[in-house]
Amino acid sequence: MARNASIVLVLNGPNLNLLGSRQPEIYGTASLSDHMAAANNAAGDHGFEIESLQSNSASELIAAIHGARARCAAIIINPGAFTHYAWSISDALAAFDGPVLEVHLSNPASREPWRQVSVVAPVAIGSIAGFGGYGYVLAVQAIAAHLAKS
Ligand code: CA2
Repeated sequence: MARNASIVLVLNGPNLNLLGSRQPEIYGTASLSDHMAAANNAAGDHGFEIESLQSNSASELIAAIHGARARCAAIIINPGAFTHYAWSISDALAAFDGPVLEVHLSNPASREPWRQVSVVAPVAIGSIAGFGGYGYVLAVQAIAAHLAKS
């Protein structure tokens, strides 16, 4: 299948569907759909279209990553807790033929030691963490700049 230069896939992992309902002191009060709407607006400014998926299942996320191969321009992913141990997601991202950008609402580097390891960071062009939902907008802008120069 031919790559569609205008589609950016935004993936969100486990429990991120609960955003806005609990732990607002860490993750804020906005919902995931609020964040995806903001990312979508930012993407429109750069001529991109967002395709988004949240899943609590690693196999669904991996299927979406496989489905993006040769089709999407880039992947933005907040893998949730999968960030810290899911080598299967890391391997799937490594097989994607475009740029991958990691996003976190919180700053895992300043949290518990087990959150300070990312198995996704080594296959990403970069990571944005600690800016709440604005991180998705920053990620879209960063991907747009990256694709424009490559
Ligand atoms: O900061 C992030 O974006 C995280 O990826 C969020 C994950 C966490 O495991 C990572 O270490 C960092 C957790 C998402 C859980 O989100 C919830 C939101 C509201 C209520 C409960 C969980």
